[in-house]
Amino acid sequence: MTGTYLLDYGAGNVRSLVNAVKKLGHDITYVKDPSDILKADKLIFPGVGAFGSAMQSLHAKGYAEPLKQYLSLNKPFMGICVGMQSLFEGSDENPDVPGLGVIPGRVRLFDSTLKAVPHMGWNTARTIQGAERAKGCGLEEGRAYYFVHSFAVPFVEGSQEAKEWCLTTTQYGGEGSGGEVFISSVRRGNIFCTQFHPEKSGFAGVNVLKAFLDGDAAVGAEGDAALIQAATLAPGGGLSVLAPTFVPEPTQDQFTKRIVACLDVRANDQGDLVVTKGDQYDVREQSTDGQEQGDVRNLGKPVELARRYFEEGADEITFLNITSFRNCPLLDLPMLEVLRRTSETVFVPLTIGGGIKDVVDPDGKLHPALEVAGEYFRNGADKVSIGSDAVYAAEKYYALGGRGDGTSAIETIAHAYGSQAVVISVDPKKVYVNSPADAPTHHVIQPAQLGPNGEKYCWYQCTVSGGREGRDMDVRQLVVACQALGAGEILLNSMDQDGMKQGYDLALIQDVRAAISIPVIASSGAGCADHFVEVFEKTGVQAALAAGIFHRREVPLEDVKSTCVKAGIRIRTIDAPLAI
Ligand code: 1PR
Repeated sequence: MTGTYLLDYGAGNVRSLVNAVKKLGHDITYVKDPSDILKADKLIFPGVGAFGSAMQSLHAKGYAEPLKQYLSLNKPFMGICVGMQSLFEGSDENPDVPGLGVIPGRVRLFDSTLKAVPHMGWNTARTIQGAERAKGCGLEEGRAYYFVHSFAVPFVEGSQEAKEWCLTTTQYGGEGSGGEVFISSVRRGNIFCTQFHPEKSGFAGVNVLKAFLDGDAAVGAEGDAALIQAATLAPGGGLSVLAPTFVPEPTQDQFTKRIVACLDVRANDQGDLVVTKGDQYDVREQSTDGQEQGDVRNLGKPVELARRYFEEGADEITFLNITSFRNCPLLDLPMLEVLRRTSETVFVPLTIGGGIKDVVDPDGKLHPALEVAGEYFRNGADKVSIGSDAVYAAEKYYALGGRGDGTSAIETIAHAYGSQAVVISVDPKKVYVNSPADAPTHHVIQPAQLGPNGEKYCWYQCTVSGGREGRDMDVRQLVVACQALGAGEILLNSMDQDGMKQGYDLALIQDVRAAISIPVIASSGAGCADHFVEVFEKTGVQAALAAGIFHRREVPLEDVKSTCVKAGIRIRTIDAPLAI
């Protein structure tokens, strides 16, 4: 059967891509056999996970040779992320594993000395001046697209890959903060690849997919076809014929801060799954008589709210299943269903948290955390967030003298899906002390306000089970251990600030940021748009999350974004919706 095919090797979330393609009115068939590849009229290769495992899967499944043949025929191909990287000669991620060698050049690790790695968030893709290749790609100058990667192909002016293949460049990091310019998309003939994820890049990204799916043939396809053939058939790959030269314009760092909408989800007393929101983690209304337990606050339906936030311009959406401390069987169907349905209409990254741990089914069958996470990825999640289990993993890490044993949820999931897919949700609570000597084993700071009894110091105690139990670990110890175990991002809540609308806990956030190099999402306490400006300016945090003010429509997302822009903070502009 001809048509559009998807080259998937089962390593992560391709559901959103498939949903976007279908939403655009196209059918897509999974490649099941090597012979399917040459049947395709159009082929999409969304690489997920590590470079080495992607290449090994291509070889193990017998896809590598038909893929090279497909490319040499100059048939329409779209590679995404690792799907793009695989066309190069190799990657420092797995130096012993060669790439397909269609494009000269190597994939390198970002320098994390002065900036957070992975490069995770929204950034623009700047078309190289003089390139005719951008026509018909659906790319828009100045629009932000969603990137998530630790490795990239550096843009080296005058290099073969820059001259012959590079379509756009992107800069990560500015002057004085380890700025690096890399190739963010390539195009030659009918081969078009992006380092960013169009299926996660809002309407701007869907437009790129649309252009590929609706397009006929690329500009300059004939001449390029000969070059591609030469490249794919030459031993060792690599093109030897020079394309016209161009003058690149200076690139600028356009990496944006992210605004995240968070949905705490649980069943209410009637058994319906609702979005709720607590004050300092208490999600029940005050009962009228003050005696009985009030109802669980119901602020809306998860799928509908997520869609609203996507359309209003949220850069990311997080679902937290807040009652996961109760044993939930692997097929926690309501949350899987929420994800499946959300990914049909929401094209920005989705995180799911709550219950990412080893679980035991009622029949006694054990499912490791990796399997639980895999289930969520297959159903539309891009990242999983680990709460309680991360605290236990960190305790074990210190008990072993500062190392992991490879079995924790953080390690196993990061190994299989990449560290960018593992977020740690931290639920710290202030413990006030009179002097650092009162908490000798913990990292103590001076909070902005004195404690209830005039205490000048505090430490942040980590909690588990939704804040129900405090552990003998401070937040710094936790985040340092989690980063070492392979986590890619920290979602930093504060039990004291949660729902209070008094602003983020800046001292906590600064302290955590100073301890680690992975990105931090500030959470808890946003009460107005200026609180976002404050947290970005004073802590340099990469993302800020809010829940209550969005659910109750007290502060529109649009106001948050426009206030940040006015303050000179780089923010992704809200997309004009596409009719899809
Ligand atoms: O321990 O891995 O099963 O994960 C449980 C997850 O559920 C954790 O991520 C934990 O933070 C979350 N959780 C558990 N109980 C509650 C609760 O509220 N009773 N929610 C809870 C935490 C905190 C935030 C909130 C911000 C912003 N919610 O994410 O959205 O504080 O709120 P605001 O803007 O209204 O101030 P595991």
